[in-house]
Amino acid sequence: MEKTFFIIKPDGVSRGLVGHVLHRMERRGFVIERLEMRQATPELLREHYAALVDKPFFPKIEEYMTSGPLLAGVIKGNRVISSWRTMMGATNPKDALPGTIRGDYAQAPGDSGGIFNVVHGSDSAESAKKEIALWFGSDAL
Ligand code: DAT
Ligand code: MG
Repeated sequence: MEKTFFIIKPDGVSRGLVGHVLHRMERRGFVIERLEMRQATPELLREHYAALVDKPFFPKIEEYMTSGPLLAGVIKGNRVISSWRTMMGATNPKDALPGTIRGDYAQAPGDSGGIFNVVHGSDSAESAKKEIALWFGSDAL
C-alpha cells in the first residue's frame, strides 16, 4: 500500500479546517499514520520546496508557510499519492473545482498575488519518500 505526505497549511489550521480535512481523508478510507503540529522553519521549507527556491514567489511561500503552526502528516492507502492530489484540487484555487478541498475552502489570489490553498500533498512516489523522510525521518517510510 502507498503512503503520501500531507500538510494542512497555516491558513487551514487558523481557519479551523483541520477537522474538515481529516474527515475527508478518513471518509475516503485512508489511514492516518503520522500527525503532528509543527512550526516550519525557513531551512526546512527550502528543502521541502527545493524545486521552487529560485522562483520569484518563493519569499511569499516562506512567509505563508511560517505564518503559524501547520499540521503535517502521513496517510496510507491504495493509490493515495494521486488520489490525495485529486482531492486537493488545482494549485491555484481559482482553478480548483467544487468538491475538491481547494475548490471548497479557498479563494482565488487577491491583490497580493499570494496563493493560500489550505493543503499540500506529495506529487509523486519520489516526492512522497523525500518529504516523509524530511519531516518524519526514514523510520516513517
Ligand atoms: P502544489 O501545492 O499544487 O503541489 P506547487 O508545488 O507548484 O503546487 O507549488 C507549491 C506551492 O507554492 C503552492 O501550493 C502555492 C505556491 N505557489 C505555486 N505557484 C505560485 C505562484 N505562481 N505564486 C504564488 N505562490 C505560488
Ligand atoms: Mg507541489
